[in-house]
Amino acid sequence: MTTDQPAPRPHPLDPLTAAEINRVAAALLEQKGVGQRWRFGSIELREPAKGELSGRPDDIVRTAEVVCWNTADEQAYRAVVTVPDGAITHWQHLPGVQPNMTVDEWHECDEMLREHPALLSALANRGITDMSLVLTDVWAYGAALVPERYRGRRIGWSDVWVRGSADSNPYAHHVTGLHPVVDLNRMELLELEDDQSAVSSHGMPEVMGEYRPGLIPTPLREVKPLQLSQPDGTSFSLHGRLVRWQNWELRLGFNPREGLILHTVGFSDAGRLRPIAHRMSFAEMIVPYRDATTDHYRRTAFDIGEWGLGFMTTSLELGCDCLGEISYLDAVVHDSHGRPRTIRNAVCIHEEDDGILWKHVDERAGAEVRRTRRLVISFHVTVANYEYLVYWRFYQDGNIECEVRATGIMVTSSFAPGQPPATGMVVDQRTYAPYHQHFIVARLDLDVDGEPNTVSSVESVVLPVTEANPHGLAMVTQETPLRTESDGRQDYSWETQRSWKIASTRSLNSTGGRPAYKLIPGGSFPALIDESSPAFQRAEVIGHALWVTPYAPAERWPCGEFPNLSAADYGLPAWTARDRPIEDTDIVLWHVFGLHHLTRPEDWPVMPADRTSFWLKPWGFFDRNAALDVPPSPHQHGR
Ligand SMILES: [Cu+2]
Repeated sequence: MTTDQPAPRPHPLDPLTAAEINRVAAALLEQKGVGQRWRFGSIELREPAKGELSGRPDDIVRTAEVVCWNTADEQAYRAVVTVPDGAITHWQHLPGVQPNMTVDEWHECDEMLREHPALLSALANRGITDMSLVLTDVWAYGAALVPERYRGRRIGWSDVWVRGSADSNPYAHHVTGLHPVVDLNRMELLELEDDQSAVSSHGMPEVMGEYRPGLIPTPLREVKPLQLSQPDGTSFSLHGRLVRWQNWELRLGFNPREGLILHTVGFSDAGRLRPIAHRMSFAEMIVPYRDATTDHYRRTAFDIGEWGLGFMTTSLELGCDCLGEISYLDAVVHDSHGRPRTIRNAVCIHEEDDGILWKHVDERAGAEVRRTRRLVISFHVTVANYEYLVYWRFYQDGNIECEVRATGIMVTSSFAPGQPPATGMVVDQRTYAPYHQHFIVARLDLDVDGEPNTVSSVESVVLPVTEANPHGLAMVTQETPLRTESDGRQDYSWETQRSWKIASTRSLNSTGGRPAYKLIPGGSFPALIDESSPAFQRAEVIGHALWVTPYAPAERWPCGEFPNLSAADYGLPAWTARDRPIEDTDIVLWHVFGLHHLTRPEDWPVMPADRTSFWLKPWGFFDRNAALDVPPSPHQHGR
């Protein structure tokens, strides 16, 4: 790898620096009195719109967009601040809005609750007196489930957990039936729901909930070292945040809500850089728990809109998280007081061997075989008990793969002897993990060979037996252009092996076709939820595997900008209600994929990473296999 000196000026798409975050917070303190009693929900770069980027980068003024609120009068505001001079160009009151949850609130709430006499007494009644072992974990509400008397307030509800010992799994022992309801602006306990039912009267079950060496009941197995070496360095280069590798070129962004962002992804084809995607990121993640019991009925997480993948990003460690020759990028987020926080080694960039790219053995010429490698750009997030590992992989033949792995610790609770609930799986003594789903919404602002694109559904169709098709073998593909946003709502079809083709409407390939990429869904599943349920009402986006909209820079959040305490999905369903044309225009795809998590004993006490993915595959984008020029690997003499 070669690392050039970073450019002296930030690129217009580079994330805000710590100094810029400080400047923005100081401007708001000075000019709007955003001080002690306020919280910052988000401070992010206001990215230049597409059109602006084609101009001179130096002409673009760096601008920040801020959402903050006053905890005293509970009013939220949006500010737009030009970074160089701290001028506030926009100050908008956001009535009735509850911005995202913050890490500070999570910690402050835990501290407040663990000292609260009501919680101490409820725990003492259950024989729990060592508060150093207790952890509370506040979750956000959906509006429909908020008790009438607390409507309009910034409230949350919490679980209570107890560790088995000082260093043991914090999420192994659920204090079932005990749930504080809190006001996060006043930071006070509103009520303590304490269900003295059969479950709690049986005490906590004896479980083996540990995963750390020394705490697990088995010795560690033996494995020999496995090392990767690239003695001549890597094949990628990093210039500031611009990555170049094997004809690929892209720019890495990052913000508190989406985490990693891939900007201006292109492939250099015979010396010409051809655009593929303008911007790709995850715009929302919805995790409804499918269990109606008192412990779980409120449990629907919006890990992006409520908590933020960027805020939740964790530092990566060489040899553990990433193996080989690694380049890392740090990320800068902020706390709820507007102070910058740097996450070291937040984004990992490295190459991986991925087996065979192509091969043929000919009797005369012998074997021609090429190993494939991929460039992996990844980041990891920890959202309380759960981990999401995000991998964007670029291949030498033009493929892009996006994989998410889910690991960490499942939510569990206990049940009365002989009464396991049907809405989950028993994973240990009197302990079950409720069924739930992880829906991820990838926002794919594709520009396949430039901006105007048309998306078509492509289906395999079996032709009837006729004279021309006497054996019933003929199969054709049927392409249906999606003309308006209502066509753009698409579902996965096993029967027709449906996929979606995104084609340029301007250029032609050498055989007269339209250069295209195909979105190949690999992790789609139906929502399987009653449409009247609050979880669906707040996230109608999960009702389809694909949505297509015309590019509109303000349309970023599929469940609405503020899903915390939301009542309805005012994102994609609202935008697409206008049924705008999406043909031959600059389009954005919203792909819903994820994990339908039917829990199992093997996911306990820590879950082996499960995975889900989708692919973007060139489909007539190149004239032939784009990886014919990959050289053979040197032969090694084995033993
Ligand atoms: Cu899960």
